[in-house]
Amino acid sequence: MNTATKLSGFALGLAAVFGAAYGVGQLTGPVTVVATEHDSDGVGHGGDVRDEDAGHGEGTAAGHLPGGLLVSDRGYTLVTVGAPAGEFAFRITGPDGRPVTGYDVTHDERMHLIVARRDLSGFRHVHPELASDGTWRIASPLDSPGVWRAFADFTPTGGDPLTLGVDVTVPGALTERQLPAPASSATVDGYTVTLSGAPQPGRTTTLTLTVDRDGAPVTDLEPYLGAYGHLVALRRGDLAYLHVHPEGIPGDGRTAPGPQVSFATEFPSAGTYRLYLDFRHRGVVRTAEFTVHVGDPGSTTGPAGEHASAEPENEQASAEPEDGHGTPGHEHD
Ligand SMILES: [Cu+2]
Repeated sequence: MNTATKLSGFALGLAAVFGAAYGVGQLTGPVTVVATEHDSDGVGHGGDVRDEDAGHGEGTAAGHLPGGLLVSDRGYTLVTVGAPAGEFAFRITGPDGRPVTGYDVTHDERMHLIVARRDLSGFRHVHPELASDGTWRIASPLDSPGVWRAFADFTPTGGDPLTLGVDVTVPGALTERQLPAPASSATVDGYTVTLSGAPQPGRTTTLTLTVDRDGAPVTDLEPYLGAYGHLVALRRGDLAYLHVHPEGIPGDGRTAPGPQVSFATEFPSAGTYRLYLDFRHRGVVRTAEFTVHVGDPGSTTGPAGEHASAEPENEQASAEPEDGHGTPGHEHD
């Protein structure tokens, strides 16, 4: 158990390390992956997390938590709104109880809506439209039955960056997805993305993702939301939300457009995380996904085993672990 861990890598905007050198030289080899879960509550240590960034002026009652765990924080509340079939709508109410209509642009958008099913499948990162009454609307990214977590990642004008989360149930016959085994590479649409770095809980680690296409390094990644990649991590068990931006920004004279994109990342606890890398190439945003086990330094490395567990969310059998994530339908506009 890791007490007093830092969270500085987790809040939107905190991980854009503008002064850092491009971190290719700091690679530490393949990401550590672990054979099996060692206890059924290996990710349940969030209560011990401390946010040393509270000193930045964001110190509140909830300031010690990773993002996305709360539906209401610092006076702001995420409220889903009834919407026609096929649409997803919500509002953010402010400290005065009224819908917020003023938002700062962060990474090219005023609102980043991230959704994933509670079994960590179905990840989407989309940008809804704001109506004048403070309602955000978008064609629903909740595309299969199940319990979803929706994260609203935004900065209210005059306020601090905030990520609120809410559960949304999509009715229908549920097909549980088994969490794919830890692996250091992922494929999507002919692209292979390799993850390196050895994340340890409570410690900043440079994670580097290398993008290849048909076996050749991709050296012409396109900026997407002001960066060559966006990395979201969700903690298994509670879907704590980590949104990390890469080291270096396009056009700064030292950040190459691939094949490598590096992220200064800090995981709040030991546990299993699902990582989602959004990258843009030839006009299409794709998502590469990884399962990563953080911590347990005495553990062996290897593919995850399948075994009984007290966590039914991700341990039930599934005929098909992958469900087409990162298809071109993942649009960002
Ligand atoms: Cu976004």
